[in-house]
Amino acid sequence: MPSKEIIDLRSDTVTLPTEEMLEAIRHAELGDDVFGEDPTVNRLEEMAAEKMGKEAALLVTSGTQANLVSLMSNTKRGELVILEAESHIYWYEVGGISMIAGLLPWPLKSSMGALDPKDVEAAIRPKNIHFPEPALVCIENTHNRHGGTIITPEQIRAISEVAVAHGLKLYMDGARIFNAAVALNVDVKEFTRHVDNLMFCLSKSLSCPIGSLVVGTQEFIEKARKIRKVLGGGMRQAGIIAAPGIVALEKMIDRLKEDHENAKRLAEGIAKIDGVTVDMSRVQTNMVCFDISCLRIEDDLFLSKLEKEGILALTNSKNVVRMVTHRGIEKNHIEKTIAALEKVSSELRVG
Ligand code: TLP
Repeated sequence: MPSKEIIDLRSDTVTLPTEEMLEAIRHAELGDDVFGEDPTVNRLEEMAAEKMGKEAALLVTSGTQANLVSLMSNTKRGELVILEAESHIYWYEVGGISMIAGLLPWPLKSSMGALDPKDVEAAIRPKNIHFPEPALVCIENTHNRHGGTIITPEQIRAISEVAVAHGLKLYMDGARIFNAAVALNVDVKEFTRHVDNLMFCLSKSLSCPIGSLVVGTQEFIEKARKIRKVLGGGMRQAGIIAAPGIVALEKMIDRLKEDHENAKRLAEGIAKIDGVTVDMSRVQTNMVCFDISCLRIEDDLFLSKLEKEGILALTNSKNVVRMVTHRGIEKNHIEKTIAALEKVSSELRVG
């Protein structure tokens, strides 16, 4: 019997490298990157800096390491960091911001993931013996827990005005920044222009197996390189990681629009199903989050029933299911997923 096809919508991190990436790994020119001698890493870092309109870049192992290295390179221990309350740094990075970087996170709520400049202004308190020194504002783009929402260049500019006025740095967790750029059909530099530094991931929708890049000024990247070393992230023949990254930057960005179209189609299908609700205004890139609270069942039961139909998904929070489209998910998978969701939801409604 042929094995059943699994449609894995848990994350775009599950994407496998393309044949071209595997070939690029096989043929990569290598050297010791701690000595700065890996030509493939050097080329990727130059390409990343150029694409983002910044001076320099640094290859790191993961998005989490990129955020931690960036937090530590932008601040001193004991300082205060303003960030969005649902941000990845605050929710999913094991508290590294405090445990390792020694910083005080100051979370601000927002409705769609974009910090309100007025809230940022209010969070920057005057100099006072009781208060930690504010050092950094962090934004996340696209915003994961808000459903892949885009923080627009105009919103970034408004936040940056407040940061600049108070002498704070502005950092962007741009794990999926190319999704934002493709969705708005603008150059990615529109999103990076007003931030001091940022990171983006190769290992998510760009299909690479490993890697993220920290991008900023020469001075910032020199500091980041040393901090990466402290964290054990100095790598040797890292060209095997950089080689697929070069393929990704050259070939994998434009196709993100397919993922966005698939996410839209999926959300439209889900919106017609009784018992589940989807906020279409949040379906802006490659994520679809929907609420199953009307079904009055445990999330695990819903996910396990879907799994029996060959569909993998995750919950973002109680009763909120997240599905992420990516390379390898085609239109027919979207139709199958909608059909499976209809079936599971109707079984649970009657059951
Ligand atoms: N996000 C993962 C999970 O950790 C939730 C996912 O499946 O979406 N910033 C953002 C905005 C992210 O979404 C992620 C990963 C990271 C940072 C961390 O990247 P990695 O997983 O490479 O450490």
